[in-house]
Amino acid sequence: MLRWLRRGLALDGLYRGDVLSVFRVNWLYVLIGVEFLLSDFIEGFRRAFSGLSSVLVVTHSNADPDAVASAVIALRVLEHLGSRGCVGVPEGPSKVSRALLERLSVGLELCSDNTFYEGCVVVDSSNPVQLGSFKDPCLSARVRALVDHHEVGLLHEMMSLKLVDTRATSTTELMVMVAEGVGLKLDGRVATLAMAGIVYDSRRFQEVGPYTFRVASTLLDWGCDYDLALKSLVVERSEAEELSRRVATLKALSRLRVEKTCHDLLVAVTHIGSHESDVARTLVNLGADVAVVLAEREGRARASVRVSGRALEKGVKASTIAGYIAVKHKGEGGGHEAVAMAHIQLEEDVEKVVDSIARSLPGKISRICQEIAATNN
Ligand SMILES: [Mn+2]
Repeated sequence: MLRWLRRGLALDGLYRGDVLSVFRVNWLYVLIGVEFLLSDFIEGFRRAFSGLSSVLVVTHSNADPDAVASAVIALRVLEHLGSRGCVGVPEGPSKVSRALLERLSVGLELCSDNTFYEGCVVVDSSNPVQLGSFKDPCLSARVRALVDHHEVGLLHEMMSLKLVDTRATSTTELMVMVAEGVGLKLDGRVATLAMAGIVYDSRRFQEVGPYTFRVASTLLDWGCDYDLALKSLVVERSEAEELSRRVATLKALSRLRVEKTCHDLLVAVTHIGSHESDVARTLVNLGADVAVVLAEREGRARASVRVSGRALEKGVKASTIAGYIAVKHKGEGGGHEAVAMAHIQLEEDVEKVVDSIARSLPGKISRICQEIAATNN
């Protein structure tokens, strides 16, 4: 009965082993609902994070607007609870995030990565490798919390308090609910930043979850400037950047390996020095169903993974592919259903790694298709 219930609810998306839990998730919780789980997290967070003298709030490297907005809200929540916090952004915020913070005049109080912190809050990340030089200071903190909307990764086991819900379109949505839960109303500027975080991760509300519109409405009530949020996300590329992106795309195409699997799914694997996410997106737009683009970074590589709607319909998720590549190449991988990333070791020439991925991936994908087809029959 329990197994049946869990399975049924997993399909509904209501119960997930990863939903969150301070305590063990059991089916009673499921019946009471996610709101109860959220209030559990908030209760635990309030207890663990009140009155701390130093809390590190970490985002993933090259933090996007969702990560930055989540971090800023986390700082406000900590302040509200009488704690002092600062933000650690490995490799700094992304270009869009830097422009956004500047336009909204929101400053980030930055943390150092060689100090001891009493507490650590990780936002919008699922794997320790994403925390860069802030990994050790975070994992050695006495109290640790994770707020995230990616598929469960290695960080999950390392944190005592978790609010992980893959149904949230953005981590910002979860953080706004936490702010509400501790009785904090964000000021207009931070509410605008939060809206920008949601707009960015939902691709302007093209992908929404059960919390997206409710949270957006709360932000409007709190005085968010929606026009400003939209405008602040637009970053014009300089001519030089646009040229470098075009060169990267064409070079990546010239090195492309294409394989077919599951009857009509096309797997495209290549490598490039930079712009790997742009190139992966372009490959899917050009007709690839699973695009893997490697970019070499000092003996390691980042593999940007994207899948098409056709691949998703057959049960092939980008996060699964990233996880598979990570396991095969001693790394860590994670992300979302359609977009994911693996950080791997480069033990041989990048071209050989591209070759090995192009050879092994079609088999893995074919097994996924067969399993899904078998469960559907
Ligand atoms: Mn996010």
